[in-house]
Amino acid sequence: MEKIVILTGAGISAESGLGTFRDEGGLWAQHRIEDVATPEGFARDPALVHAFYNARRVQAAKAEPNAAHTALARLQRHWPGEVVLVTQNVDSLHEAGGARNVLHMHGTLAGALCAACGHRWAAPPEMTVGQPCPACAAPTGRPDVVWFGEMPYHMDSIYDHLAEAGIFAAIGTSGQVYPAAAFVHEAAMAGARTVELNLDPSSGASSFDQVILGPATETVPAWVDQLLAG
Ligand code: BV8
Repeated sequence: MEKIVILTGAGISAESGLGTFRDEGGLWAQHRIEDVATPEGFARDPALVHAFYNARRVQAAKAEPNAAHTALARLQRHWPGEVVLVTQNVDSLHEAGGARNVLHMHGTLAGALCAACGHRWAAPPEMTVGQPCPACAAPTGRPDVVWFGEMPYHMDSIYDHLAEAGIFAAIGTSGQVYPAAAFVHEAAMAGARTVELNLDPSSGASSFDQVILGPATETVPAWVDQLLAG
């Protein structure tokens, strides 16, 4: 049975109340990317970066998964083949909605990382500047998220999955951040059928065989029902 590979972005969590990046009034309208989502920004002003992620960590912890998150978990449970869920999101709403083995290619708000020794631990709700590492005690704790210019996580396994995909779906992403924005081309080269489910056509919409427009809480459950109905 065909392997389904799904890439999600901030749009799938929008109806759970979490801000997207590039929509009207989104996160990038409130903060400059280079100040809060780059290693240079963190080195320059760690307090600003911790404040940015602390606010999102606290908000994400209060958010509930929505019908799109739970529909993808249902697809994982009932699809006879493998369903690989890759997300650019750093919230844990896919897991809260019942999904398993989610590949967080941009890291997670729930994780903390030691910039000195690479040790990872569960982030406290609010991280502070000079957060000591539980393993090496260096004051170099940072959010375990992938900033611009840093290597996304799980790239080897993601490319392996894309090479075997029969169906590739991109859900709630503007298709402006690489390497995620190029996954549709990898999947198409492997012969996958490609579909985009988004509120508005993304910048990569023309690369997809099919584009389904609308809010994820409506389009994703309907898409899953149609897949499972065979
Ligand atoms: C890398 C951190 C090397 C965590 C993020 C010049 C040209 C091309 C590329 C580059 C370039 N210069 C630099 C680069 C590389 C750079 C890049 O792509 N820059 C872009 C801006 C040009 N990329 C990198 O640096 C990456 N690393 O390249 O390393 C490498 C290369 C190949 C292989 C290995 C290594 C690192 C990128 C990761 C950066 N970190 N976040 C955090 O703070 O969250 S990126 C950030 O953007 C988030 O992770 C977010 O997930 C991601 C993508 O945004 P989206 O999820 O798409 O969200 P957005 O708001 O944009 O869109 C929301 C969409 O939802 C919209 O389309 C909207 O219509 C839709 N929507 C809204 N509501 C709904 C909805 N859809 C459905 N229902 C709704 N209700």
